[in-house]
Amino acid sequence: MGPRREWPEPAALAAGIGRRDRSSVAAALNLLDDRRPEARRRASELCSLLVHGDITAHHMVGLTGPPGSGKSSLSAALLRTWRVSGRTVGVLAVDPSSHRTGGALLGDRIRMLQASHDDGVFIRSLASRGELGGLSAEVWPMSIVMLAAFDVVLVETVGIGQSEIDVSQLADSTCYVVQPASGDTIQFLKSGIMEVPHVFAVNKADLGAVAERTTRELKSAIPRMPDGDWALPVVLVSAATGRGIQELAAHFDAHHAFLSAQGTLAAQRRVHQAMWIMKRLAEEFGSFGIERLGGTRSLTEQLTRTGASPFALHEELRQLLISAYSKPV
Ligand SMILES: Nc1nc2c(ncn2[C@@H]2O[C@H](COP(=O)(O)OP(=O)(O)O)[C@@H](O)[C@H]2O)c(=O)[nH]1
Ligand SMILES: [Mg+2]
Repeated sequence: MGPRREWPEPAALAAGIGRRDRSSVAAALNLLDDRRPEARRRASELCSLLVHGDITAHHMVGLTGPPGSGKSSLSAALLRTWRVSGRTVGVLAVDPSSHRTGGALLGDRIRMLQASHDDGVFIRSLASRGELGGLSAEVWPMSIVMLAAFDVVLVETVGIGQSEIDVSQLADSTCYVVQPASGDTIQFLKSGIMEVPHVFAVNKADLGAVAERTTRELKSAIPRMPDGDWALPVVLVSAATGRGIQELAAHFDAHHAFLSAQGTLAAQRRVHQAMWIMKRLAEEFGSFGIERLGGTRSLTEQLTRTGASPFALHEELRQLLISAYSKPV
């Protein structure tokens, strides 16, 4: 028999995460990866403790856009800006290419970022589902652990609006990174992607005229918002030269302040949680399971209204389905 496995105590882990203790964050992420029943129980308890803490001052930013538009480069640039202003940063990089070749690029950047051995930065990369960058349900509890620990959490993914659930249902603020002259603008208008992000960043400003033209096109395509609504900014940036990065970070802050002032930040997070719980249930029990629980609409209402922990609710609903399925017909 091997040595007895010591399970981490959820309360101790939560306290460590609150102190931004890196080993607690790492241990929590490992616990979330563990599929054994006891691990699941503890992970659920941990996440319940974390969502009940006041983390509305912390901000989750989603960075999305086509491959090659410069998301990883921009992540590195934003990270530097946030660190200079004294904020701690967690990065969740969802890599569409889980194998070596594609992963190397990201790995290089991460190594570059971690070269400073900066305690205020924590980076975790995970593989996505398929090349559209679909997010697996596991990204949600991971993001909660990161958000409890760090002032800003940046989630980098490919794609938006293509799958049933994407980074815009995870992050408080979503930024779409545009590749200049890619013809994206016309595509946005056709596909309805225009309605998803809160900020557009046209990257590679150092390319000159072509980037400026794309910025102008995009600006003129954005619908005018009624007073009091969030007006979609289009920012011309360059991860390479640093141009516009502070301005971009300021727009993220402004959107966070906008959500807070409207009192919608917490409500939006609850709606997101409901969607992730349904996604987790659908991954485990199929759409039939969701129907059995009353269907998407009634389940959403139930999950957003109640004050209970979303993790406890998830477990409750799981048990309901497990016992329903195990009954002989
Ligand atoms: N000229 C220029 N190239 C950039 C800039 N940002 C990123 N790139 C390049 O664009 C390519 C893709 O960048 P990467 O950050 O990996 O994009 P991602 O796939 O969206 O994460 C790389 O060759 C980068 O060096 C920029 O601001 N200017
Ligand atoms: Mg990347």
